[in-house]
Amino acid sequence: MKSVQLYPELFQRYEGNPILTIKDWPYPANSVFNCAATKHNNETVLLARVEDRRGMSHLTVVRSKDGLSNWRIDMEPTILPDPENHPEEIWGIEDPRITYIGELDEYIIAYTSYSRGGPLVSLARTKDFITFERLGPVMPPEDKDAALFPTRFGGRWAMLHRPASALHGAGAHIWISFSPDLKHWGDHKIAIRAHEGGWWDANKIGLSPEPIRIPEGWLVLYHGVKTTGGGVIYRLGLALLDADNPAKLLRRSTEWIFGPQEHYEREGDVDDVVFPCGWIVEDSKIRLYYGGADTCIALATADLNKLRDYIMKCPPAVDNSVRWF
Ligand code: BMA
Repeated sequence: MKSVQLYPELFQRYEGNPILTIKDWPYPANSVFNCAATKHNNETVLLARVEDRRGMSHLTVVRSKDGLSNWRIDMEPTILPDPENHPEEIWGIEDPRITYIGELDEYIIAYTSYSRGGPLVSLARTKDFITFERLGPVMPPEDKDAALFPTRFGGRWAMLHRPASALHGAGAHIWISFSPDLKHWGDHKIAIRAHEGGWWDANKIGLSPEPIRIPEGWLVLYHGVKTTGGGVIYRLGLALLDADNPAKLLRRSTEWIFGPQEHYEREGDVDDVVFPCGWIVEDSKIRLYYGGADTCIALATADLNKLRDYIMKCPPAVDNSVRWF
């Protein structure tokens, strides 16, 4: 009998998935999902989005020595929305991404503030995941799914983010912006366009975790949102940006490389969602932390060298400066 040809999977789900659910939480809340991830003091640190029963989210730090088990969760919310000093946080703070900036020896957190005008991008800085300094809102609504690059380009910081146009049919694409001081941002350009029509990543895409430097350029994992008769499906694809000019898209996967499959990804508060906000690379092994169905945190692992081979076999990107406004 002829065997069925399956897609080779780049990411393998951890057998202990989901690794964290609300049942593990030390205080009452509805759900825990999309989390940032980094290393601090030789430990894995997750910054998890926790949604309370009002429907508002805050962020809580979780630590583990091996990044797989024995998670220690802060006993209380670590970063609560602060609408008195930051009115843009009135309806909560969501979906953080962490970038360690060697030059500053600190971590910059990009997160979504849910303002009365819609979601927008805010930044905060920390050295220890105990005290945090807010840098305030850096992009007006609607904008989300942001993360910094860890290095400067021609003296300026760079950030990927996802503004959404109010113009019907204009699509929601991944943009890049630059800043001399992390506060004032400009030179906005589309870095990766959403496809159109029937594609898995048609009309709406967004950055997933922070970009990581590989010898070939900047590796980007992004989500594509397919709208179907039954709702939306969040899946993941890879892209490669130029090492020196990260506004330039070099390659992009035509197919999605990871999508909802297991029950904890297919069923939850929002069905059919995989939503990573953090990954950690150690000795070429990747640990990807992702939200499953807006209800839990799960883990998948991959070999960075296999991802590099894969993206270098993807077709070169068409010039994304064409039709960019
Ligand atoms: C996006 C974000 C994510 C969420 C996803 C699916 O717009 O708000 O936080 O996981 O929708 O609901």
